Amino acid sequence: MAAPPRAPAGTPSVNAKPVEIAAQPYPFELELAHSALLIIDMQRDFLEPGGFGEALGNDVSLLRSTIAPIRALLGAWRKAGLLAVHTREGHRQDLADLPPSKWKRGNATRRIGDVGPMGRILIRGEDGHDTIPELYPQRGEPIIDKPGKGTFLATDFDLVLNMKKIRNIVLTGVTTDVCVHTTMRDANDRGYECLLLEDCCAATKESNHLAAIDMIKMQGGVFGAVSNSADFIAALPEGRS
Ligand code: TIU
Repeated sequence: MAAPPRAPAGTPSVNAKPVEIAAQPYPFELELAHSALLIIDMQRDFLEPGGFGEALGNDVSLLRSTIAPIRALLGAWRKAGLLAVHTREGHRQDLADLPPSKWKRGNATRRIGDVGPMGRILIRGEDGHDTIPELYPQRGEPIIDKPGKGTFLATDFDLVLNMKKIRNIVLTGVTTDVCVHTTMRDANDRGYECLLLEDCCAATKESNHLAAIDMIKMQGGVFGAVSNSADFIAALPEGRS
């Protein structure tokens, strides 16, 4: 005789008991039902040739190393029926939410709002502003459009997390030292337990990536903890097969 089902059909495969993830500087207690996977700014403008990142003089190949591990992680996360949230950095068509300080700073060959090969740079609705096809959001996955480096400023991110009773945030995306760090610091101050997956993040300089990782781990985990996609996926209920 077939074993009786352990949960009603459609119940996400989440455990009430936290899952322990091997992490530094402390093992991370992941409460699956209260966790969000956050994928930060995996946009064409940052990751593809001709976008804003390249106009700033960045080597986009460093950032592209994150695509495969995030893709594997997102697949396992979706299979477990858990919440993924995507962010995009960008501005209104009329630039009303673009601080002049942000517009003018740097030695960019093209500035925010200028026309590039993928449309106006970092402008909402343009091709370059959108998420790369490899990690495109599925229906039902919230997309947070943010004008700044952090994900909380001038967005409904905190409201979405509250409505979904999220307490743990798993951070991935680009760049480690800029948008990922700003978001992690802010989330930590707001009381969220944060875990960053180091191979799912990258910076425009490897030394900045490593320094940003180190900063998280200092003082017993001043901003949270750090793990990697292999250890993380292996700890998921669906990843143990
Ligand atoms: N997503 C993100 O980090 N935005 C940036 O502007 N990053 C830089 O490295 N400049």
